Amino acid sequence: MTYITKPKLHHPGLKPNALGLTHRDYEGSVSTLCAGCGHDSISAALIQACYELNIEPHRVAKLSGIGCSSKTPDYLLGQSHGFNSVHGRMPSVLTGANLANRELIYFGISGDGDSASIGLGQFAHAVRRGVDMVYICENNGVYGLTKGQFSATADQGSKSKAGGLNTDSPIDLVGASFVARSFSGDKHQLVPLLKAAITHQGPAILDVISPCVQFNNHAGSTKSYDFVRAHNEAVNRLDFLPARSEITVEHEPGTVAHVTQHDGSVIKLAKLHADYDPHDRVRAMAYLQERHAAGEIVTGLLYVDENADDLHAHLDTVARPLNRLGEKELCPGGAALDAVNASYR
Ligand SMILES: Cc1ncc(C[n+]2csc(CCOP(=O)(O)OP(=O)(O)O)c2C)c(N)n1
Ligand code: SF4
Ligand SMILES: [Mg+2]
Repeated sequence: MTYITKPKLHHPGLKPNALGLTHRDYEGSVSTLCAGCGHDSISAALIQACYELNIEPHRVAKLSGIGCSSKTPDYLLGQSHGFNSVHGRMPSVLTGANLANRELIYFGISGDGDSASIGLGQFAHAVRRGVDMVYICENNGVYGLTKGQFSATADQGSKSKAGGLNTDSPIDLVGASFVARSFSGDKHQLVPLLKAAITHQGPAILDVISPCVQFNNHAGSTKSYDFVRAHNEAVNRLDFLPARSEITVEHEPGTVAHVTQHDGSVIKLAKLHADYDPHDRVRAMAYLQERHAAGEIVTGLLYVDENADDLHAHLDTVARPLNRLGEKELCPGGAALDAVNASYR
């Protein structure tokens, strides 16, 4: 992984939050992703949400798997804890960390390949167990890092940059006690959703549509990319990645925005009505299917169970983090062990 430390510049005009920290204190290293990648907009939204919620950076742990999306924890919260795990295996590492120290705020940052392809089993079990975390899937429908193969969220009938046709049905990542979908370029919607997810107890899943500027551009503009690469190949193995600008969108609740991506394809984002009731899981699933059939991607808070509990409640764990327990509590002696064993007879 590449690290480019941000130069420490003094910005006297930056407004401090209630902790006396500025936006700058929530940033990370310089991003090495392609210019215009939707993932960078999600990092910016997370930085803003943590700044506005006055979160102490040392109280956050960011965990990820492998992928362009899984690199993004490096680009935010440089003073927080971080763990870059194996492809698709972040949920079990996060579950273990959460069980050891329940006092941290956990961000599981992943991609659609990391979550819905190789990591689907891990993801489903972390949700099923009720791990208290904010799980963000930076969803671009492709394996960006490995050059654009279809992921399990790619739409049936869509074409890859290499020309292949996806004949498989997509997986929809919903099912937790807080489920929301947004678009990386709609920070007016994304930042409040992130703040709500951070304050939610139990698993909060945010599926964020995040355009990949390199591997969903198989039409038109691809040609110059391919041309340069074809001629580059003979001399060295460098890739030419044309810089693109970030795609942003602003639209009112209850409306559908037609968003043109870098390849010229259009996605339809349907923002939920202000009077949509997010408490009915069955209705939410039906609504998603209905809009999907109409070719729309529904964004907003899709479902929430405000009374959800988490894995610690299920397991009746000790209230204090394990690293704060002393020897006496961790090794309570033979009589306590006898009592535990007796309870299983
Ligand atoms: C066990 C394992 N299998 C496969 C890979 C190769 N690999 C690395 S990233 C990746 C896909 C990443 O896709 P996604 O999670 O959608 O992230 P994106 O790059 O699109 O943000 C794959 C298949 C790997 N690193 N480890
Ligand atoms: S390849 Fe796609 S997902 Fe990866 S950094 Fe570039 S634009 Fe982002
Ligand atoms: Mg992806």
